[in-house]
Amino acid sequence: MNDNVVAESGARLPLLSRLRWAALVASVFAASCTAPCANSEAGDEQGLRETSPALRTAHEARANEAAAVAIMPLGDSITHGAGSSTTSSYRAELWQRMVGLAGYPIDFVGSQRDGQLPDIDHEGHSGWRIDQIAAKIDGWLATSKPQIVLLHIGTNDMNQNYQVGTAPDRLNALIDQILAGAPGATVVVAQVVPALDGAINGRIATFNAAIPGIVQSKVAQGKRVRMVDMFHALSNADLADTLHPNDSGYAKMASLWYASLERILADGREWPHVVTGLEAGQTAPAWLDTVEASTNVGGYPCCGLTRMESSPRNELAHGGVSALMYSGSDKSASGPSYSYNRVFDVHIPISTDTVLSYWIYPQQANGTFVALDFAMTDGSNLRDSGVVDQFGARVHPQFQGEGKHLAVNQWNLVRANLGRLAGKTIDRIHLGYDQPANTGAYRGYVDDIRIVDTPAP
Ligand SMILES: [Ca+2]
Ligand SMILES: [Ca+2]
Repeated sequence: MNDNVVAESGARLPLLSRLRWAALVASVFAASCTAPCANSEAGDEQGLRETSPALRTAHEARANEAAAVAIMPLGDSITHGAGSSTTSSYRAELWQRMVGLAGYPIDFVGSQRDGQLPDIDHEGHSGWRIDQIAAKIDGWLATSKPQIVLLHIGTNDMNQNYQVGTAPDRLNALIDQILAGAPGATVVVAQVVPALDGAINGRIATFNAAIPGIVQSKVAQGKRVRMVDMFHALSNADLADTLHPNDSGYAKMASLWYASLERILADGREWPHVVTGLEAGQTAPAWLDTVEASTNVGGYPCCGLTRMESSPRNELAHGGVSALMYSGSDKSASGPSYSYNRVFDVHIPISTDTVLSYWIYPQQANGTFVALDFAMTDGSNLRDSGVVDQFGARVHPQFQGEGKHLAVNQWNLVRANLGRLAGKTIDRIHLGYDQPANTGAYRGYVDDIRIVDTPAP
């Protein structure tokens, strides 16, 4: 099939509808009060019972924070959140991933407070350059005692054309200053996001090009420093204005910070990138019934449908009450017939230990010619990658059906190691139907989709 086809139908859901903060906050703060509560300034059990609900919530939040990893988002307005619809920067999405997805307790730290997320602390200062951060960082580190620092700085130096030639050296010194001020901490330093202005972007590219050498020299000295490349991950479409990402850009930044935190914190535990059973509070589709590319496939013969559908239904589920329903109708027995629909908007770096799994319930033989597919940032896809499932069948809708291991009217597990795609980045998750031979209706469900990095054996 031809990849050069744009989405032709369907609706894009707003980002915030996918981030269900209320449920998240409830789950985070639902932990029962344990020993640290009884020993704190709130006093004994009697005193705790008499504490107002609001105070008790704050009290329990502090108890949770005590066990959390202290992470300082450090930088300028891009850390503060300019260009973000909620002034949350990447911090909201990163919190959702760390706490809601990985189940990892974190405590954002810093002297600033902005955004719409359960923990709004940060150290992002609008308009600040490297030298201005360096002038204040010692005090902030002493107060906040971060265990991990996420450093995104240098954009204003480039924007102001301020001592550009010495910027890499000044960044180098700032990293050492942070390591000295927060002994034991890990610094994750970003190659900063691009700018829409060509001259500024050129200076940013030169600055960024010096960062890998800085980081490698520190690693060689045994220092805890890592790097993430925000420059190549964001495109012009991810920018809200000359210098600042929009919500899409901030979501990509969160994905990259999240992947870097895996290398620091995972320590052999499974690290999820997407885990969703289409239930309330879980990752929801970004697109409903949205065809990316299709030929000779129409709507399921019902209700005036004209295209392949792909959206959650509370009809049948492998887990919970909801699953992703798919349906359509194959119109050609001789030529190609397929429909690939957009479902999830993601930014997932694939590692050697990344595994995809999902459950599928085809309701007829035609319904077995269905598989999840990925659109990668480099333009390639999963279906043509040669990746196979646990039975050796390619993870391609046609080969899934021809493999004949998907049973009709049953839930079937499909599991595939993605290691051969290591280094690629998943941009979108699609659901595809593809069957050159045969015609007729197809329908079924997909549930419990997981893309996780598994612990090394
Ligand atoms: Ca905090
Ligand atoms: Ca489900």
